[in-house]
Amino acid sequence: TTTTRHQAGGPGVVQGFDALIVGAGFSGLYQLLCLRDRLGLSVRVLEAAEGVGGTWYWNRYPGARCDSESHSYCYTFSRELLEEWEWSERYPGQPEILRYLNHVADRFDLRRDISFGARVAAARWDEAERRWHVATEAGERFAAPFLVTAVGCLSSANIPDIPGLGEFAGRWYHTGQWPHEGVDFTGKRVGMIGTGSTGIQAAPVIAKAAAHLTVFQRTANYSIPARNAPLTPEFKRWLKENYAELRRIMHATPNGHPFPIADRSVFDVTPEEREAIYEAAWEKGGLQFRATFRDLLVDKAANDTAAEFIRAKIREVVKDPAKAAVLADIDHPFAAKRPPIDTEYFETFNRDNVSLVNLRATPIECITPRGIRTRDGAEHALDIIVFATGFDAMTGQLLRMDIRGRDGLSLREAWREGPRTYLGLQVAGFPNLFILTGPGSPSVLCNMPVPIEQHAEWVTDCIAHLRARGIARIEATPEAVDRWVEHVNEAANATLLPTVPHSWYLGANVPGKPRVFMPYAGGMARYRAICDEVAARGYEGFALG
Ligand code: N01
Repeated sequence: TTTTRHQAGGPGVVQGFDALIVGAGFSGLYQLLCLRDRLGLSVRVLEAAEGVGGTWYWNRYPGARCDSESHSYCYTFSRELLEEWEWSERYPGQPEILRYLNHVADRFDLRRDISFGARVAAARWDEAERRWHVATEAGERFAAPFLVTAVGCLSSANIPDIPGLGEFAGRWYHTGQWPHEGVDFTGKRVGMIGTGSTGIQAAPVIAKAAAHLTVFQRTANYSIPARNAPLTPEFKRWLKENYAELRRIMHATPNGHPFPIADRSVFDVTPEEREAIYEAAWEKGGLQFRATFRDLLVDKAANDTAAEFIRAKIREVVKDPAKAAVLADIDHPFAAKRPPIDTEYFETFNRDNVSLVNLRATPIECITPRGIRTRDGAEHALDIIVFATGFDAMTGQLLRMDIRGRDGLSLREAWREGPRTYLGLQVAGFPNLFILTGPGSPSVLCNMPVPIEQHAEWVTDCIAHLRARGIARIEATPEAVDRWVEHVNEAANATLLPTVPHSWYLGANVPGKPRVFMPYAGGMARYRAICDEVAARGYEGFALG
């Protein structure tokens, strides 16, 4: 990939634009295209990496692949783009998604407005000038009336503070900051901490390459087989003919996936019919398993039937009963944490070179120069430690920038007790700051490109509305934020999602982080309708001017 290095403005020189965007991943690229090509604004994107791609630039760990199906994990705004790009597999791998985003950047000539290697350190609203001043870590300075953060939801690595890491004599890596040249596991003893979506994708691939893999599991997890495969010519043809209908489904369903959720309850069918439905979904593979019944995420008794089906599958696949018991000892409802999908994850534990450590029984005590010591006194000798330990999700990447709104109010202070937004898009006290896929938006509960396109288009329409009327400023009112936070809580509490004590949706994976259920669980279709209604009412809940 080629990158255009930004020409430094020189010390003290403030470079002025109509809008600034932080991040050149899926959301930042589309926001740039909308503001520049549809509104004709002068826009600069500030991107920390040396290339486009965001999460797909950084997450190069073995097995990195999207859990959304490729034909839905893409932009839909351009018919030509849809027609000219062909995915090769049912689920796109990281290199293919990165190629796609590079293609988009080239196709729409986006690179010329992106500064690479420009990590934003601080942003400050100047009330007199009515614009944001933004500084990068390298000291470059920019200003614009509108600031859009497009920094993703899972981009601030969570590396647990385990004593002794500094003394470890081997190498260690976090999956979200994977070396571009890859890691050679040949002949190595590898320890992997974490069994979320990432660990479950990585373990089978690492196990094939390494001398030995030890998986350190704290919370046992469900996983559904992905059943990845190359896309057939027939499917590709079918896709081209049915794209409009697929897009309609993606826009109508709560999660933005290209399949509807069945309109039946677990208890509408007999136990035998239910088993057959689960079996068929297991064979088909993927996140569609969650869509087999409408009440899986709202009724614990309904959920138990799916949970028990999957536990039985784990016990069937994993030959060693002791390992199977640890892997199937899952303490939360199915899909109440983000459900992973896998390629031979449970099968991996049948390999001779894979062992499993149950951290619930024997927690990690420390890292030694030679490996990981658990509380039972065992020292697991390792050459490499892989942290598949997730992210300081949804807020981490925003709060590591020093963002200050009116009267010097910092975002960190405003969110001391947890994030508070209106529609996930704006924060009271921070005029003209738009957050894409922010806390309070459906984002991470969806197939991400769907909310991303919606957010970027909504922000674009909003800025067009303001400029057409000569309005310099828009800011969420505190009352609108209070109402939205209450609505986000109500939506979450109507589901089983907040019942999991160790979920990153709640910030529970990061010590000291306030426990607030962050994403909006009311569904993407409902969210879109609310945002449209807000705009139609002249941006109700926002103070304009
Ligand atoms: O992170 P996670 P992830 N000691 O937070 C464990 C998206 N994603 O990177 O559950 C020991 O889910 C932790 O244990 P526990 C997707 O939205 C998408 O896997 O806290 N263990 C857990 O097992 C996903 O949900 C795709 O008890 C520790 C694991 O580490 C999100 O990214 C692919 C620990 C972290 O799981 C994050 O997934 C991959 C400690 N100190 C990811 N700290 C695609 O669709 C944490 N853990 C491509």
